[in-house]
Amino acid sequence: MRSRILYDLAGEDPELRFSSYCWRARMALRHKGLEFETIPWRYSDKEAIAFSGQGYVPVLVDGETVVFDSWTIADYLEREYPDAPSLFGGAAGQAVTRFVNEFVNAVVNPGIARLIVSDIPPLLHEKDRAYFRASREQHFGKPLEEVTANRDAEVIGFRQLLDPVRRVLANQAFLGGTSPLYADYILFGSLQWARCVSPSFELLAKDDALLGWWEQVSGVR
Ligand SMILES: N[C@@H](CCC(=O)N[C@@H](CS)C(=O)NCC(=O)O)C(=O)O
Repeated sequence: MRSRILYDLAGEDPELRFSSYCWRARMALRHKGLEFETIPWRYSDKEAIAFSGQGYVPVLVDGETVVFDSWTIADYLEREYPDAPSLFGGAAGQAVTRFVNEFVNAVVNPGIARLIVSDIPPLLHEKDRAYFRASREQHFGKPLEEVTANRDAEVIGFRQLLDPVRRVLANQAFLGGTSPLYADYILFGSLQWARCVSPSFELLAKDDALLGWWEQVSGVR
């Protein structure tokens, strides 16, 4: 049987897997019904994935094939395992899913980061903390605690960003239609990230219809 390994971002607790992009790859593998092992990876373990020619996870090693970048991994799995359930529902579905991918990357993930980024350093392995703080503070141009200081007010605007998704899910069970597809896993990965990192922060209001959708997607295979 082909060995399949996913390098997956972890916190100090190796069981804490919080990367939204790694969640996409994990859910795509599950959807395809493929067995895989994960290797907990930390930001400072660049050497461990140097064989992939870059320094970001997820990295999938499928037998002899090395694939990195969550979208490229989904595309690879769809082509390599055409007889397993489709992630996109065909070429047109894949094309439309690209929009979901870019929307979540450009709008949803930065929106979440501004609300939860200060919760991340204490969860990281000690060897990762200084790197994470320095690189993210450079990105935001201020201390991480200042970035999230007003989050209880700012989360309201974030929730509104997801209104188009709520409207779609008022008419169909999943973004993929009657069952979850990769488009669902993209958004799911982002909500998983927040849930893993900031379990007590209410990213979504308690009565948000998206919570029911989240629960159903999390039950995939
Ligand atoms: N475009 C990539 C982004 C992957 C990415 O940003 N991964 C983060 C973890 S969430 C990472 O490996 N960061 C390493 C670093 O910041 O040094 C994808 O979709 O997979």
